[in-house]
Amino acid sequence: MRGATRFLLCSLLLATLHGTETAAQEVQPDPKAPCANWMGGAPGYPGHNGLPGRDGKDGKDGLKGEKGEQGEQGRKGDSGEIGSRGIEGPRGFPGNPGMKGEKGEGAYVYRSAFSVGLAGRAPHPNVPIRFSKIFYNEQNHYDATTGKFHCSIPGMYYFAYHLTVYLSDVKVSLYKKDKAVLFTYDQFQKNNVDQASGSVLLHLSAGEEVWLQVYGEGENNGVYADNINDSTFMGFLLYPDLDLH
Ligand SMILES: [Ca+2]
Repeated sequence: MRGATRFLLCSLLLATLHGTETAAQEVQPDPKAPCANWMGGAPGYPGHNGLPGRDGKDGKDGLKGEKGEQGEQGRKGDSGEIGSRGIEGPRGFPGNPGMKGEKGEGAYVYRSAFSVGLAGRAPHPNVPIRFSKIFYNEQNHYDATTGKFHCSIPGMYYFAYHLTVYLSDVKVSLYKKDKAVLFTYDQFQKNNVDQASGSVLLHLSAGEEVWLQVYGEGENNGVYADNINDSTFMGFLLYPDLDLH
């Protein structure tokens, strides 16, 4: 009874499969199904390995990896080109004053000055007036024994005199090298005291002498001095000749 039923079911199934070829191709009978033992023989041997399949499509990009470690420092590069000139900077602060320089050589050599006065009255005419009251004569270029200034440094000199006139007129000349170059004449007023003065610039060569001298006769010797009236004579080197250097 059970075998008959199984036969019927299998026959029906086979009829259905042969009736529709399309269906038979699409639906393979399971070898392990209950009908296999009925229709098929012993299981075959496994087939040979098939050919390798084609490569699959490329996969999608993976996630971004973690940041790598910092590389070693590279070698120092070549020097760059010289840049253009910059803008001028602001003015600096003033520097400190320098040290005092050393004393120059020969400064004393170019000094020549004197200032003298008359010690008493009545100088003799026609001879150099001897001023023996010394205010200044450091270089001794003025000789109090002769009343003459002796030039030791060639150059330009300034001379001046201021004389007190008393009891008589005064005619006085400034001499340079035995020649009167400056004249002063003062007429004395009775019951009065006058002054006679003069000044001049002279160029002197070494060895030339300058002095004051009353000219004329004996009556013109009113050059005077006492304890309240001086008669003075002075001179100094204004500047030496350049060829001295
Ligand atoms: Ca006068």
